[in-house]
Amino acid sequence: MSTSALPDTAALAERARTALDRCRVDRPRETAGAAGAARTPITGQELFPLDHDDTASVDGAVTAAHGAFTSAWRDTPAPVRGQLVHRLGALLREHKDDLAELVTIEAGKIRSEALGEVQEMIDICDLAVGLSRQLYGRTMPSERPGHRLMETWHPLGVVGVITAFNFPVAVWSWNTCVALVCGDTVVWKPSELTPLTALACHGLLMRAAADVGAPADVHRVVLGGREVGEALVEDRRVALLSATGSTAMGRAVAPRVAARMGRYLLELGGNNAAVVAPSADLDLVVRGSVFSAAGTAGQRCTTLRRLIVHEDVVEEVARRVVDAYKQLRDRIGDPFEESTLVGPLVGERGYTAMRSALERAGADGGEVLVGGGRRLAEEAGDAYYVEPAVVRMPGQTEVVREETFAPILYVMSYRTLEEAVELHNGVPQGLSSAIFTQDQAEAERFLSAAGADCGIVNVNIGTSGAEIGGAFGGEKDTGGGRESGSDSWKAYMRRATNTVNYGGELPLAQGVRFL
Ligand code: UN1
Repeated sequence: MSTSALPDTAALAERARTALDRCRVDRPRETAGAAGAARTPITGQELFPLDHDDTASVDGAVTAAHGAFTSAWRDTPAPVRGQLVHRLGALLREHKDDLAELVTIEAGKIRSEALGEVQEMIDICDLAVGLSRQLYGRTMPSERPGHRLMETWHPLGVVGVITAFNFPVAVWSWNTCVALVCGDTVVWKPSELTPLTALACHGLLMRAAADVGAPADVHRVVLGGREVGEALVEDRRVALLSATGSTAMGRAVAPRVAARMGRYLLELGGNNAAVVAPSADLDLVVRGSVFSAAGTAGQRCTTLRRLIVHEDVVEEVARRVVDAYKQLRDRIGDPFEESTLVGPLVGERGYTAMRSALERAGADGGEVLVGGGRRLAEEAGDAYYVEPAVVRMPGQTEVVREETFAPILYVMSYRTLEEAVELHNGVPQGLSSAIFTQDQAEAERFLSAAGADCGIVNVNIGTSGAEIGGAFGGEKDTGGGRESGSDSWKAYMRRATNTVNYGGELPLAQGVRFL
C-alpha cells in the first residue's frame, strides 16, 4: 500500500545530491539565504537553498549563446550538429534512472511516468539526429529561362525556452534537441519548481558538448521566477521564445515578443475531452480514461478533463470509471513506492483550485461520484495528496470550461454526434481530444474539419501520452504552437527563397519590361 509513511525531506535531499553526482554535473551552491530553493512536493518541504539568476546574468547568458551562434554554431554543418544531440542521447540513456529520480523528487511523478518522461527525451534525440540530415528545402520550376527557384532553411539565432513543472525535462528536450540541430543556440528558463532536473540536463548537455567538441555556450540555463522569464521575453537577440505554461502566461508573453517582431511558440492550457459513442469498447474507454484523467495526478496539459458520453451508455461508463477510481484509493501517496499510481499535487495552489472547482461544480448541480478528498493530510503537512474525482455534470457550465490543473473528470451526456462535437469544441482551449467508437464513419466525422477542433485528435485512445513523432500542440487558447516531431522543426529556422540566374539574360518575372 502506498499509504505508508512518506519519505523524509533530508533523505530526499540526499537522493537528489546523489543523482546529481552520478550525472557528474556541477552541484548547485547551497547558499544559505539564497533567493531560491529546490523543493519537493512529496513532503512539500525545501530540499536546499539555491541561487537565482538576476536580469544581468540573463543578459550574460543571452550574450554567450548569441556569441556561440554567430561564431560557430550556425556555420557548423547540420549533421555535425547532430553529433552533439547523438552524444546527449547516449548520456541520457546512461543516466535515465538518475534523471527520473530527480523528476520524481521535484515534480512528484510516479517512477514509471518519470522514466517515461526521460524516455521521451531519448526518443526526441533520435528524431533530431535523423533530422540533422533532413532539413529539406524544395526547388520549384522558375517561370524564367535560365533560372532556378528554391528555398533554403537557416538557423534563427538564440531560442529562449521556458518550461513548466509538469514535464520538466521532456518539453525542454523537444525544443532544445530540435533547435540545436537546426543551428540555434538555447537559453533555458525552467520552472522555479524544478531547478535540479534542469541543472542535471544542462550538465549532461555540457558533457556531451565537451565530448564532441561543440562550444559550451550553445546552451545556458537561467534559474529564477518571473523577472528572469521577462528578461528573455524582452531581449531582441532571442529570435524565438518557446513557452509552455498557462494561457495567462501566454497572453502576457505573446504581445511582448510580437511587439519586438520576435517569434513565439506557445504550448498553453488544455481542457481535453473524450467522446464515448454507444458502439465504444468500454474496456478501452475505462483504461484510457483513467490513465489520461488520473495519471500524473491530473497535471498534464493533455490530461482528460471531460468525458462526453452517449446517453445510452453514460450510466454504465460512469459506474465503471468510478469502480476503477475506487481501486486508485489505496494507491495514492509516495511516488517512489512501486504500487503508487497517483503522486502528490505540485503544491497547495492545485489543491485549493481543486476544492474550489468541486464546490462550484456542486453549485451548478454536479454530483461528485467518487474522490475529491485530501489524503495523508496529517503526515503530509505541506504536501497535497488528493483522491482523483469524477463529477457527473448536468451540462457544460463555466467551471467545466476552465482548466483546473488537478484530477477532476467531468462526465456529461449527449444524444447526437453533432451535440457531442458542440460540447467538445465549446471550451476556449484546443489541445487534445479523443473519440471512442467502433463506427468508422463516426470516427472519420470526428477527425474531419467539422469535427474536433484540437491540435491532437485521437481514436480509441485517451488524450494524453502522445508520441514525439507527431507535432505536439493545440489551437485557440492553447496558443497554436507545434513542437517535437513532424515538420515542427520549421518553427526553429528561417526560410529563404532563392532565385538563381544561370543564363546570360535578365528576364523579369510577370513579363515586366524595364530598360
Ligand atoms: C504537457 O503536459 O505539457 O502527450 C506535455 C503527453 C506527453 C506530453 C505532455 N507526451 O501527455
